[in-house]
Amino acid sequence: MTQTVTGTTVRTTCPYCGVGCGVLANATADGTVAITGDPAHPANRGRLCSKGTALGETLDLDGRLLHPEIAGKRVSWDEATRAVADTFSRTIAEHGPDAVAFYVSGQILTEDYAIANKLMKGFIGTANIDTNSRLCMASSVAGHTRAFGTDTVPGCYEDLEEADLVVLVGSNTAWCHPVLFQRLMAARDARANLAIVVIDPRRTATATFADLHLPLAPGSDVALFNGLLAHLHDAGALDQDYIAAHTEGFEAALEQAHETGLEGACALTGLDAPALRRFYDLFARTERVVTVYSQGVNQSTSGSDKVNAILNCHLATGRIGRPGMGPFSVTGQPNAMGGREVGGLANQLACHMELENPAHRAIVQSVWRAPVIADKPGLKAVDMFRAVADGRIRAIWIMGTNPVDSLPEADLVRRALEACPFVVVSDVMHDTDTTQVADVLLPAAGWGEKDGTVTNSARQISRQRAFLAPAGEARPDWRIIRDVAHAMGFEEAFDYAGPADIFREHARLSTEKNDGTRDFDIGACADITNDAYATLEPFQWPRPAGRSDGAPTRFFAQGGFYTPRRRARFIATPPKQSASTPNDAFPLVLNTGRIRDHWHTMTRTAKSPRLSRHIAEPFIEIHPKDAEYFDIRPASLVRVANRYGAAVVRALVSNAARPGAVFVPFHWAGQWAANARINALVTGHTDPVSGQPETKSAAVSIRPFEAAWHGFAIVSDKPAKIEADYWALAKTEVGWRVELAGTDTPQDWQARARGLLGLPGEGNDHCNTDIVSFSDARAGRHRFAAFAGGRVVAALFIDREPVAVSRNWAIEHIQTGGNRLALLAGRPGADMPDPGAIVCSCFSIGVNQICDLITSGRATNVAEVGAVLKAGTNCGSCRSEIRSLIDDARLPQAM
Ligand SMILES: Nc1nc2c(c(=O)[nH]1)N[C@H]1C(S)=C(S)[C@@H](COP(=O)(O)OP(=O)(O)OC[C@H]3O[C@@H](n4cnc5c(=O)[nH]c(N)nc54)[C@H](O)[C@@H]3O)O[C@H]1N2
Ligand SMILES: Nc1nc2c(c(=O)[nH]1)N[C@H]1C(S)=C(S)[C@@H](COP(=O)(O)OP(=O)(O)OC[C@H]3O[C@@H](n4cnc5c(=O)[nH]c(N)nc54)[C@H](O)[C@@H]3O)O[C@H]1N2
Ligand code: SF4
Ligand SMILES: [Mo]
Repeated sequence: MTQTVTGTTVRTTCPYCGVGCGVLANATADGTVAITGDPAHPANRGRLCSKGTALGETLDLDGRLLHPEIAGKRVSWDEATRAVADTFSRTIAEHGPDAVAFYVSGQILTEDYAIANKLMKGFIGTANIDTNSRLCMASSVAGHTRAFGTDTVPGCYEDLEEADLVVLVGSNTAWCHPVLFQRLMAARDARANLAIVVIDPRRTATATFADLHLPLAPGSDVALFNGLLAHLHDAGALDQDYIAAHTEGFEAALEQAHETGLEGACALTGLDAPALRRFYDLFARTERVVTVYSQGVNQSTSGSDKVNAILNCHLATGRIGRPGMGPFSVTGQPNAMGGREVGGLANQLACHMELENPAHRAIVQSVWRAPVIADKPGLKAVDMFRAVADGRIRAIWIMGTNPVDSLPEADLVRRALEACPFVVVSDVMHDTDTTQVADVLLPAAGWGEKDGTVTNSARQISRQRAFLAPAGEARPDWRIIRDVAHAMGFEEAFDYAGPADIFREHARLSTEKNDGTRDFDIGACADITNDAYATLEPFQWPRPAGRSDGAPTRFFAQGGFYTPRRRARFIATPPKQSASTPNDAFPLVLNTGRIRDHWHTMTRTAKSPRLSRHIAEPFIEIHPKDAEYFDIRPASLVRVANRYGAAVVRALVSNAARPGAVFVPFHWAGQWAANARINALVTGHTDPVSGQPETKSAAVSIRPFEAAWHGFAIVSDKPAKIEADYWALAKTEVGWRVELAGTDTPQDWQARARGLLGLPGEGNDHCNTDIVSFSDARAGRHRFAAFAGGRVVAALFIDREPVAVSRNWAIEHIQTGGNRLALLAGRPGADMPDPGAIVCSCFSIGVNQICDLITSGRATNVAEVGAVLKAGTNCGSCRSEIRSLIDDARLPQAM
């Protein structure tokens, strides 16, 4: 068992995004962990973003799942393992292998992933294993495979720095791949001719840095890139030699592109011809172009076509696999790429081999020592949960993902799991929306407690290393899977003593009968010793036997694709409409995605007060024109709905939104807000090629949420249950902050306040809290401050309108134990200016401080703001927001 390694620095990898930054973790004797960027890691060279920097705040045991449980009762590992193995075996015996499924994650390590895939495809004998990567990368995988014959990311991070034009399509890189974005910004600072174009319906933080932002109509990327291909042809910018030597299918793709043309592109994207032409000309005349794309491309019913429309333009210009050029699908999760390498999707085999290829199946079966091998694709995520709903799947094991929040049709998913005879969930946390519907809970060791490898967007394989003892009885995922395999009778083929054994087998499989026929080859690691695995340096694949140099590799500059004729395939991509287009009843397009400082369903980032400060509440970004039309006031509450579900979130009225489209982050799970699980409204329409759901586009309606009262509270102890129609909870340095609203009209506000704050009732003998209050019933304004032992333990502000109390000031007031009356006044005195909403999480610098500095003229750019306030000088994640504040301040002067 791993002991906490105190005092020494352990080199590991960040567990969040696909940039895959190297992290130095130093567990100190007092139980805290110091986190810094690893200067030697090729992905980040010492940099970290706000989430990476705050990793130390997410390692406490609060809320962790510490013991196995069956039906809510603690059991031993033996009992739990046996229950899982027996129920799976029995279900298979009675209903066949297709009646069971695994739903896994790009957040488990390659070794975990490899043997989950092996157990299902080689031993249970069905391909019913799919992963949350279906919601994330499946369209890129499908697009790559159609064009290249295999799922290859051709380039490397250096390409972004060496390019003269970087096109960011459906990627909010500044918030979602922050360190890569910082590398890009540093390159542009060094080289003024590096142009950046952002293609996104919203003016994101990323777009504020762009030389050109194209706010296209949601879902219209195919038309935009068809128009580009036609233009490249007309402008004579094609590489005819490359097309002739290394590709096929060009004519059909070009014909389709001309059919769309500039006119079609304008009509479908809603962009005007001069804007499109500017982009087309720039692309045509710039040799070194990198096109980065992410979920605005993948999460669409035309996701695969969007990918191929982009790849077509790079293939047609021969701009692929050479320094500073190429298409670049950036991956989201820390091990999205590792999952693709082990073949974790229901339509893949392992090591980039094909499920439908008998020769590949034979290779995998022999290296795995497997009795059977799945020979047809299993169910893809959305279909898998539909099969759970209609009883075709009777036992499912979910690992490292939270589908009750993150899958589309989320309420249907919840009901399906509630009705499923046997649901196993391996997670690090006890209470998630998914653990709540599990029959068996298996405690997984978390980041810092487990060992293995991950692969980042640039094909770099890095070690994650343990520096903490596992929490409670938690075990690493690979071991949990291995033990279940043993209990199902597969001891011999799962005789792994540790992750190094699994990694060796994975490397051996990658090189078995390969001889350059497959891109993924890490044969150099096939005989890696345990010691060499322990000290393995980050490296980029391919690394066939005998290769050990570290220079970045690229694919396809000289062709050599993995199709039968070794030629790339152009794909003709006719533009299609989204599956759910707005209509009279549901007139707006719901776009969803991420914010800077939270990670997915918040199971880890919500532990960090620093990260919870940036945006503390679920919100809907809405254009001022739409807000006016639908009678939505800034900062009021909005009910978003369609026929699948409804949510209540805060209005963020902003010009950054595209008229007709709204944006809601999908982070706020049931633990953090009353009713903000936005995936309840997201439809299950999928891309016909990739099976990836269209999580960026659902038709919805909005209206004001009619609250009788609004509230804001700060409490020192986490409230067990909050009885209000609307609430959103966030951790602070001193306790918790809660946004509230209700439709009830309490007669006794004192009693209601005690209920809301979780305080014992008045007259209760044990009650040693006293409440100071102020009420103006006519104005609907009530204020309460609760004291215990002379300390403020809670404060509640109630108003008819959204409460206009300075949040940060109130939190600080509790922290410093300031005077009672000032607290009830709800706003700082003149001697204590309000910093406003926090922009820089590293140094807690608020929007008001930055704006004051800008309007006073003492700072005119991001660097000067940094020099005075330090904001933006550590992790740099907030630099785009500082830049926006500067731009906004400049705007009125310019007009
Ligand atoms: N802070 C933070 N970072 C993360 C994550 C996180 O949860 N939080 N998650 C990680 C993961 S798993 C992933 S997959 C990545 C995702 O990283 P991104 O893909 O950058 O993030 P998203 O916010 O999902 O979506 C990106 C953008 O697509 C735009 N978009 C929507 N529809 C369209 C369209 O039709 N066309 C175009 N061109 N754009 C469109 C949205 O407006 C949005 O700004 O982030 C990773 N990094
Ligand atoms: N509407 C909408 N929906 C989306 C998206 C979107 O943009 N819009 N994006 C999609 C994308 S790209 C993604 S990647 C998914 C992400 O969606 P999820 O994968 O559901 O999100 P997470 O919150 O990261 O869930 C990971 C779970 O694993 C647990 N965990 C953490 N570490 C470990 C570990 O080591 N072992 C185990 N066993 N468990 C662990 C965490 O506590 C958490 O419960 O969401 C998808 N859903
Ligand atoms: S960019 Fe941030 S979240 Fe992504 S790997 Fe690096 S530190 Fe982690
Ligand atoms: Mo993702």
